[in-house]
Amino acid sequence: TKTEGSVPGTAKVPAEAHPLAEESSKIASNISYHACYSPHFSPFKFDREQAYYATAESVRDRLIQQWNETYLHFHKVDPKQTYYLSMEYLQGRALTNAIGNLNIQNAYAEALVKLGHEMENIAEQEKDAALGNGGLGRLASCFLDSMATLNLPAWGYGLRYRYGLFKQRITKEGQEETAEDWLEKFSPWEIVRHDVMFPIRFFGQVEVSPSGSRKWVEGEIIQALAYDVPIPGYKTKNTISLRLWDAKAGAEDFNLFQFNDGQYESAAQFHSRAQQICAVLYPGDTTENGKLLRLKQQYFLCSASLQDIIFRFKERREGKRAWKWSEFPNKVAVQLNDTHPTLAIPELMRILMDNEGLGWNEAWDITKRTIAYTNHTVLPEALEKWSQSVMQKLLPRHMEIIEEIDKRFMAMIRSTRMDLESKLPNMCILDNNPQKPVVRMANLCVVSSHTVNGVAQLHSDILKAELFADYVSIWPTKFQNKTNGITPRRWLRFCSPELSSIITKWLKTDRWITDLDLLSNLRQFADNEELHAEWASAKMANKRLLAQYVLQVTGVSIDPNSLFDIQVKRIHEYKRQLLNILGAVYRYKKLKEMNAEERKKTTARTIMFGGKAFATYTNAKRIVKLVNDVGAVVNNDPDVNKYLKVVFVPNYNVSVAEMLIPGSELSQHISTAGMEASGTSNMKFSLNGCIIIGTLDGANVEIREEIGEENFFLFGAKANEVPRLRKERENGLFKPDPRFEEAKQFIRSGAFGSYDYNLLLESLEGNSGYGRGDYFLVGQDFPSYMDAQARVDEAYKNRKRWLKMSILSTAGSGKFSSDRTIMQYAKEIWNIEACPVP
Ligand code: GL9
Repeated sequence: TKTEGSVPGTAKVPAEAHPLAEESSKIASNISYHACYSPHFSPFKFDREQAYYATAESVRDRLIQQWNETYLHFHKVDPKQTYYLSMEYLQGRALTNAIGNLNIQNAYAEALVKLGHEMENIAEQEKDAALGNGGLGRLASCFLDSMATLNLPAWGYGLRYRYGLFKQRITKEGQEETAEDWLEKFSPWEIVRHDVMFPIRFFGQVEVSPSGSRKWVEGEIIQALAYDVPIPGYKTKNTISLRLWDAKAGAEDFNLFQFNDGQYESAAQFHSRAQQICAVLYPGDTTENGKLLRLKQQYFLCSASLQDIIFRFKERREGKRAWKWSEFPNKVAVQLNDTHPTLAIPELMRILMDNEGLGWNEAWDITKRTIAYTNHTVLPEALEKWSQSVMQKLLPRHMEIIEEIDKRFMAMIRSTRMDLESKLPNMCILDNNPQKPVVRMANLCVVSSHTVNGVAQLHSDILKAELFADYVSIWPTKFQNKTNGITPRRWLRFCSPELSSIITKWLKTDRWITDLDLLSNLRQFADNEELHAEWASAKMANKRLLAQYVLQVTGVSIDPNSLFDIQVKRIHEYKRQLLNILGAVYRYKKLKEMNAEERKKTTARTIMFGGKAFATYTNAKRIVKLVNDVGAVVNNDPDVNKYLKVVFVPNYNVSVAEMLIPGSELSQHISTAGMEASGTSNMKFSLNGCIIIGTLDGANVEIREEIGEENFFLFGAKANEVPRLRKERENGLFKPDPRFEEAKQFIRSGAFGSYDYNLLLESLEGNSGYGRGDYFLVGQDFPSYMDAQARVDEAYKNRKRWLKMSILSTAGSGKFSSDRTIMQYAKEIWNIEACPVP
């Protein structure tokens, strides 16, 4: 068994009087009830797995009750509501979060003890719900937590993928992917709504009536069935919903005749085609088939959600004497999480015109006032472009509408802004390049929404100055910034209960959990020795838990007295894990060259990596392999392994993050400037008192401003220097630092095995060309990175200074609460207000 608190969020916390002080025996009997009567397992058995499901169901009972009250209340008040449309949600585990938000940790922990179990073992049974790839999906989940906590009338909409993000295993070959079956048994956190089902059409054609009205007919119909995941707010009754759509074929689609004739496969063909839609999160899109499926998924989400939204809007107007469609935007705000749900735009137009009989102008006005769009990346390969022919085949009526939006937009420019005529080829929605005609989804979003926002100040500035520059002069007020945030509940209160208790003690209040700016009051204690002692002991406790975990999953034993240095995020060349590992290789080589006395004077480090590489992203997978190969050599080298360890933590996900982040002291956010739109793990680390080494990129810029430049290890080229540096490189003007050459050479010498790393290293060499020319400026930034790392080593030797920096990091993180972000969306984009359940 593990020590108390080894699963994030499960440690007992000092009793914070719950108003209704739950009796643990009542809870225990409710859990027993579920173990007996929820018919998922054979009775008379109550091991950890059964205990988890029964506990979850007992918590779910409360959530359902609060959920019902919340929506009854919303229905009565009929406030304006926000609908957050996202193809991704990275929810992670729900049990500890729900119990924490309901503020009933202690009662549940006690109840489980009465039943012969311990909370941490039970919580560990839960599989992460990983219906997302990375930061964008996790942001959506943090937003839901804040919307509920702030009592905002809001819904999340997404897809119920059967297989979420793949499971990563590390072998000698590097990363191996397997399907992660999060619904293997079942999820106790979803409630199927058999009465909430909408037909979704694909293919078919447009029928024009004699009067000229148009209608989309024929093709195939698949049903969208709703599953609701209740999202409790922190210490509030308000519990909102993440509504996930699943695809379902009807009984009439099953060909009984064929089946009776022995043609089993073709009889069920349509059923299996329906199942494909929600089978996997973002299937590879390099094949035509993959593309079509992805587009189907996107439309499935948009159409089901909009039908649901419109149904609710009408339902609340039923019996009212005169209501107008123009009221729709006063009741509905739709936020598009990146361009993935862009089809909500033509779908809303289609429903309003073809089903509800509105004219173009009225439908367009309503659509524009309803939709807002968030951009999450400027990487060109991530800007969605759909083939016009695929779109035409799958969604013929939507294609017509998109063409009309484009035509009217261009006419508007030509009649009012002749000066922009030359920019039209870039600004219009359809790219009619005869080689490959496409629909540019970001352009469609900008033209059709009332507000467009970036996710950190620098990113929003870049959008205005570059990607969307041409539109700014037409709609100067359309573009906003909403710096991302994270929920302080999951990312501090529950994952680091000890540090939380210390903060509450020193601030003399736990109100910081919902008012994170209060953390700034810690600044006055930044030199206080008593606080230093407590802070250091909480950090050490978290480091020990992390060391235990690392040993368990990798077999590598790490020293809690070494500096814990962590980089966890998706593996991508722009995030520059390669810069990190090259730095580690150089460090290793220098340690090897030192004598024992010299080594003792160095700062001992444990460098940890975690993250998944997209299955077909070759260089990312090579980086994973390199990190593991370096680790295998360094960790087993008795000369140096007291001073350096390199660890790859497998299968990085939300619950692994909850273990890693509280135990970290230094974290690396080292992307090429201008390329990371925001980053959100940077916020999680600094909130947990971890110091950042990083570039002036994404939200790093604002974190450094808040925390103070003396508490941030800055290095690297700035975003506005990057184009010039790339040019200079192309012109052969770049001179690599000898340390950089030495590190690469050391890898090439075979020091880390015989794998041919040339293909990876060559991407850092040459002056230009595909996969060459160091597009991400690793060589350019290497020397300043190494200098910053040397400053880290020095700073860590001074315990007092380091602890002060750590406290100031936490103290300066208040701005990065997703509560702040969501309040800004609510006020500045959605125009919605809190609607607390009385
Ligand atoms: C991302 C950006 O790359 C991050 O910098 C940003 O913090 C998040 C949330 O705004 O959005 N955009 C994007 O496509 N992803 C992001 O993480 N990718 C994934 O989620 C895989």
